[in-house]
Amino acid sequence: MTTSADWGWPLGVFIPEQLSFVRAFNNPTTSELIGAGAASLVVLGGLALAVFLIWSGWWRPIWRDWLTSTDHKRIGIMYIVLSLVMLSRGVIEGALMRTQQAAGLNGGFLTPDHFAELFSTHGTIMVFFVAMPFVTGFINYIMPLQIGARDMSFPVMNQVSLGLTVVGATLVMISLVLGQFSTGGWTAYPPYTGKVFSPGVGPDYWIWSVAIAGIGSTLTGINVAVTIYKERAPGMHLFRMPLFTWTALCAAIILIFAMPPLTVSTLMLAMDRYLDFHFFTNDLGGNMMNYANLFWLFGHPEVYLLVLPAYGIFSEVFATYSGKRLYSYTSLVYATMAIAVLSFTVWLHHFFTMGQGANVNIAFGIATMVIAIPTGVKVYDWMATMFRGRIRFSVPMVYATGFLILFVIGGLTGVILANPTIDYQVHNSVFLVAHFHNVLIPGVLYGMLAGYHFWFPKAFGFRLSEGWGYVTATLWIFGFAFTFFPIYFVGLLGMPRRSVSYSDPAFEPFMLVAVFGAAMILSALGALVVQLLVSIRKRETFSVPLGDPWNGRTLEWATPSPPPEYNFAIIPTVTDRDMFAVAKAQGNAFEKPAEYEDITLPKNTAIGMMVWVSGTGLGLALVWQVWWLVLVCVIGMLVVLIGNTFRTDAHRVIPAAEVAAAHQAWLDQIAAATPVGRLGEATPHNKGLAAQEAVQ
Ligand code: HEM
Ligand SMILES: [Cu+2]
Repeated sequence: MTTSADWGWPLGVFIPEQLSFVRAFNNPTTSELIGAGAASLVVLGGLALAVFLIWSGWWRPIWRDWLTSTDHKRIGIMYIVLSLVMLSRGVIEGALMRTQQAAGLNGGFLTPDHFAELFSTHGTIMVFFVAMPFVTGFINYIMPLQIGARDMSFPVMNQVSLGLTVVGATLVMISLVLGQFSTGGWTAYPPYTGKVFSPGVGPDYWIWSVAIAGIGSTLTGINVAVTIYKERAPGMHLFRMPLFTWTALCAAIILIFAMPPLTVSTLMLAMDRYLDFHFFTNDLGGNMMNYANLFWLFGHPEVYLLVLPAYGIFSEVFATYSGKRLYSYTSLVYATMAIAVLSFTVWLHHFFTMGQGANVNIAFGIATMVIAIPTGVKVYDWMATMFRGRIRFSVPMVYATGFLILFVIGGLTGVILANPTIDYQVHNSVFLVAHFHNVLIPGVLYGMLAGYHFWFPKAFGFRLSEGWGYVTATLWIFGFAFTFFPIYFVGLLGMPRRSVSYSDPAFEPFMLVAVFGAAMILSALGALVVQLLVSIRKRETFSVPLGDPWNGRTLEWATPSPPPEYNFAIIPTVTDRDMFAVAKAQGNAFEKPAEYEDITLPKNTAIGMMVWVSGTGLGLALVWQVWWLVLVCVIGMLVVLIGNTFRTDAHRVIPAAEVAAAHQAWLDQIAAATPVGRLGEATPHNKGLAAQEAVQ
């Protein structure tokens, strides 16, 4: 056995046996070969992408227009691209775990360690690098448009946040090739992730990817909250803000308060591992329950931070495709705030069985159940919004309906788990796995997919193929049902979560149904890709440059598609909720302003990319304990960030004449276009100008 000492200090604790290819070569089992296969996908995929970009010459426009952009819209799209890339890895891992468990009666083909690595990367990726960037991406793209702003309050910091998030995702991807990821689950509980139990670098990858990305998310929270407080258009009172913006504000507040406990707990875990502290050990005065408390003080608000913006998207979808105002807007807003506050009062339900005594459990059990009340209010409001509406069953509505039905089931199983006595029976069984997928997939993922379909034409100027949209949505909905409903039953039969195999033949039939469902979900992912490719090929037919393809109600639809970088030629004055719907009804939605002004925007900067490079270097150096590289990267980052504060020439001005010309061209196009009725929405006649209907 070679040790790091043989390689000397420049490489820290790295040894070649840590490369997954070398491991597979030395020990060619199925498990190792799958690992090496995944690693080669990462390496070859990265190389292929690099070669393609250089060969096609696209790297230049991608660098100039995207990677260095400070435009909130482009940053939002990049977040969503990141999350879709990570989603494909996460779903493939989920399907692989389902396959293992389908074959897992007394065996299977994966080693326990490999399975543990899979549920750890899967959970970590899904939560931190799929759901969070997806949500952040939508907030970035849509929120400033909905409040009539030109950009976020801190455009450069926005880019830095994205850079930090990508650092985390990059580290998780690198862990496939160099060394191993943690085997301690997405929650990284000690003592599993302590030095004694896990001497390798796995937990360190988890720690640094989550800590660095977490700092990015904290900054995003601040940026979003400040933007909503400070950048609203004249007249956009808080109670005139669209519901999605409300959920963005509540999510931002949750981010600001929930991310620090996570950062602290990961750093304390790092101190345990690197510096032999004993915060979370079982000896020398440590106590791992401190970790559970800190982690879930983040972890539970986190799930609401993900689901609230999805609620916001569904609210916009229900209102738009029912052709009505949201029913009881005010109660929806208060329910959102109530959920945001309550989300901080329930964390202890994650360790009911760890011996804190009955009274504490009762208090947290009740607090948990109370969240069902505002959630119920929302569900009724959405149903009342549809009631007597002119409903169009467009693709986002399919997701929204699937959500409404499935999420109620998932929520109810949550109320079941909130009862400590019942939790004693099913905790750590796969019943819990079924529950949280039942809320996360319909609640968060369908929301994001609905939003993707709803706002795609806004961002790119053409619709997505509806036909493929229905195929994708159906596959997601039924695939989910087949995968996770059987898991409830196996959970009640007593199958523990995170088990690589089992010996009770009663579990097997359920596992076979579940793997069939997982295959449907994989096809749903495939259909999503096909839909995108088909839509790009037919983008002329699907084009909606005028900007309002669905008869939208809020301000983002009052711009051309894609919107100019400054969003609005002149900042709108808001006099009502659902401002754009009202303006359309009054016939003054597309008026030429008396005069235009010069618009000042921030210049492009490479600072986000520099943060990404130095952050990734820093993460890797910390994982492998290459201390000279840590120093280099920290100094590099400081130089970049401090250097940036000396930039004086950071803005450029778009002359009023240029704004006027672009706006006039758009108004002319609108004047020349034929409005399309709602029934023609999915036809090539839809160029993004909606025919007027009576407003409700
Ligand atoms: C799309 C299809 C998906 C499949 C087939 C799938 C499958 C699985 C499986 C088999 C496990 C391990 C269960 C166990 O503990 O034995 C798991 C765990 C987990 N999944 Fe998924 N999943 C999917 C989607 C998602 C999504 C969308 C999210 C979140 C947004 C998610 C979050 C998690 C989390 C947090 C864990 C727990 C990891 C841990 O125990 O540390 N999954 N999933
Ligand atoms: Cu919780």
